[in-house]
Amino acid sequence: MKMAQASRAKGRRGRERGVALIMVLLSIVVLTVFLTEVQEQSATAFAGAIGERDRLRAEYHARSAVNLARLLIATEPKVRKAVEPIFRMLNPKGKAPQIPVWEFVAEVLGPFNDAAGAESFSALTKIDAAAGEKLGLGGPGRFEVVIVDEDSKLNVNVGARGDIISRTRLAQQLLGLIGPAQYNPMFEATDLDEQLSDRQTICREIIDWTDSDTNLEPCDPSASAPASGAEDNYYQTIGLPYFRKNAAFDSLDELRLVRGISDDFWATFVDPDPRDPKKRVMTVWGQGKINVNSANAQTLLALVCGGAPDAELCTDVAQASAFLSVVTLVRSMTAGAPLFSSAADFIAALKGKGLIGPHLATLGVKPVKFRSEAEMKKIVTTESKMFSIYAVGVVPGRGGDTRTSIHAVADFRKSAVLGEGIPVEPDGKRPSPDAKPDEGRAPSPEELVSILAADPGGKLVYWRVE
Ligand SMILES: [Ca+2]
Repeated sequence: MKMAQASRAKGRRGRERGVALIMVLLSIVVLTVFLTEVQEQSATAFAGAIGERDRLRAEYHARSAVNLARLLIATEPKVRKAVEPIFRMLNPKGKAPQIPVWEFVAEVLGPFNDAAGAESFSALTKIDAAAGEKLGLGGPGRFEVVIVDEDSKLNVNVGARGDIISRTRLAQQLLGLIGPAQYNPMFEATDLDEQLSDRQTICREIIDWTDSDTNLEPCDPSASAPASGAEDNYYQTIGLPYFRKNAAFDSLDELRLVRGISDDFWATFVDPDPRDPKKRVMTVWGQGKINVNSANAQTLLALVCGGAPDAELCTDVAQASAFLSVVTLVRSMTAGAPLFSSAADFIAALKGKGLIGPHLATLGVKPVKFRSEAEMKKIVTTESKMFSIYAVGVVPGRGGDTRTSIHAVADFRKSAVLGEGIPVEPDGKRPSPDAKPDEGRAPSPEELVSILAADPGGKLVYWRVE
């Protein structure tokens, strides 16, 4: 009896043990699914947070680069003062021109960047960057920075100023750029909209797009033709959903909306290599004068041909290509050192005189006779004041680099000299050195604006983060 009872109890315990096992197994399955889910979620959130952190780091690396680049440009007057004696030895009458410190931005800012940057700085200056304290970005990452001198380019916004002199100057430069005979085929066929846009039409359309009036621009370099009627409704006629803007371009990309600006035109005359902004020919930010020390060969030829359309340089393809190769060669030999100390110096050189003129003549470039030298002096400069800073912050990660790019444009026209703290008057003039500031008086809104504009690091007029 006892034995039977014992074996029944044993059987029940065995069944109960079996149920427990199943429940344990089930719990493990549920837990595994739950854990996998939790792990997946937290891994995604973690990766997202890392990505966010790296993007923020990269943006601040790029911001640092922009601020350092502005500081570098602001140091130029001091650099110029330091090299003045050397220029006096070469040319006792001339003044030292603006020194393109911005061309060396990657090397000069090296110690503030990563180890490779510090090395390239040491190689250039023979100064050991490791001796400095708290230099570098601290942590993983680096920046890449390029400064582009916007005054070395042809400013298509000059037409927006509205006066006839500005419009005529822009017409001259545009026709100087697109005029040479080797470009004829580009203006002889119809475009994608089945329209024929010749040189005159494109020049006219660029100016009419920005000028506030609705008069048809004659696009006449000699400024003798009268206005010839009203602007047409071209954009509506061919079914485009926009009108002529009648205001300045906000960005260079906006130029693509204008009649006749095809991909071909863009790649030849606007931005031949989008990866290298130094090769860009046009701008919407320049002060309106072209810096002949920093302009590329194509822009210089446009400038010369705008002022002397009958010069052999502009009518003969062989002469034009000789000029382009001479300028490119000289630029590469001088490593960006300024060739001309003033606008007059540049004009003299093209006439075959001065220090550089005879060299141009030996290299086969014939002397140029400008229509008006006084007018040329007004559109040529050797001082750049508008600069684009292209900065990229890079943070390495397991899945590849995180990159954030910033394009900033800084205007240095009203900037105070670094370290001198000279406030600038609202009209941009510098006050006399012995003028005493009014103490105990709050600045007026105009004064406040001029104080802000006087930032030695320039005034930011464009900012784009990508
Ligand atoms: Ca207009």
